[in-house]
Amino acid sequence: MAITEELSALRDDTLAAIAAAETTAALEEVRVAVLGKAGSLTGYLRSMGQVPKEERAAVGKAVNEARVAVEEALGARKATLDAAELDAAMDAAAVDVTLPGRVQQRGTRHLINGIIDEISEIFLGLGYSVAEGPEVETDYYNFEALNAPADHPSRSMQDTFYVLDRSGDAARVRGESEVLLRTQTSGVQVHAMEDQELPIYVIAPGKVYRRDVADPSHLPQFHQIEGLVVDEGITFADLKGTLDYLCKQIFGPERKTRFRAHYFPFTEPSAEVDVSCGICHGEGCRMCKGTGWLEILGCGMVDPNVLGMSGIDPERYSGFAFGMGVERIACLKYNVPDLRMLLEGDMRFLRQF
Ligand code: 2U9
Repeated sequence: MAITEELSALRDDTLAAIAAAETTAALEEVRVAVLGKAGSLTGYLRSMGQVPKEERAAVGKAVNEARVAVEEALGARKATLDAAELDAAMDAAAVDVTLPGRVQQRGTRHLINGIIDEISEIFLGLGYSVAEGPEVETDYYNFEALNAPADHPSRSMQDTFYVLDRSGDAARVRGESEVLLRTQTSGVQVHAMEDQELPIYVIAPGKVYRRDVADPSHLPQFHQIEGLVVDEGITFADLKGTLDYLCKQIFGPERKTRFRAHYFPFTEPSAEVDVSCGICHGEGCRMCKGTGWLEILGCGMVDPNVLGMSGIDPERYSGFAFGMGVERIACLKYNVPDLRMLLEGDMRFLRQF
């Protein structure tokens, strides 16, 4: 076969292969096979030197025509395939704007924050203010200013999270008071006694930390609301009236309270407060372990020493203080059997409140 005939057959076969290529990858294979370094048409271009002189012009022309025809067909087919592949990619990635949206699950205010807000509202209504303070405190504000002696068991490493410095020693402020995670919010009221004008009517809600293992009635981190009143002429009757009112506001007007003598280092006298059981109304049941009463908070008249340490004259002023665990109040109010349920984040549980 004459070279020109070979070339026209090669051109026709190549044009057919180009037309048959269904993807840009298949088209590229055709291009490499014909026009690549070792391609068939490239082979003809390279071997022009061996063509007899008298045929060279005709063969050269035929090779060139074949190359131009193949390149044009490749370009046209590539444009078609590129457009088709872009269309397919856009179809695959398309967002159907007519589909209905997915409804996002919205969270709710947590029961604990709900109780804190509810109790804060009760005290705001009585003219108290709400104070906050640091969760990382010094030993002075957490214990010492509250009359907790140095050997008080709550100050031991077993019960309190102490903050250590880089060498593993207890971190100290100005080389003195040790740094810890507050075990009670009482430091907030000590700051209030130091900084505010008298009289003081304040509540301090917030997180507290204790080295406890979580069980149905203990959590290593929980919330407290403490309160402090310092004014002239404050008596135990003011304390009883305030806390009885608080319990009736939280649990309902039919509930009764009782005050049992107790001991706290920062108050004297001190008491624990029980509210009558809402399930059996004092008859005795499983909820109240047969007693008819549920313990809900601690309280007492502020020890004159505590007033004195914060620069308040205990001869002129007296006061009362109280403290309650918010998780415990929440569980008593809604008959939740285990404090840990409040932390599990189970929306089926939390949405009920
Ligand atoms: C100052 C003076 C006195 C705060 C008080 C209690 C009684 C109390 C407990 C309740 C359950 C802690 O969360 S709990 O374990 N608290 O019983 N707290 S009186 O007394 C103060 C606070 C600040 C300056």
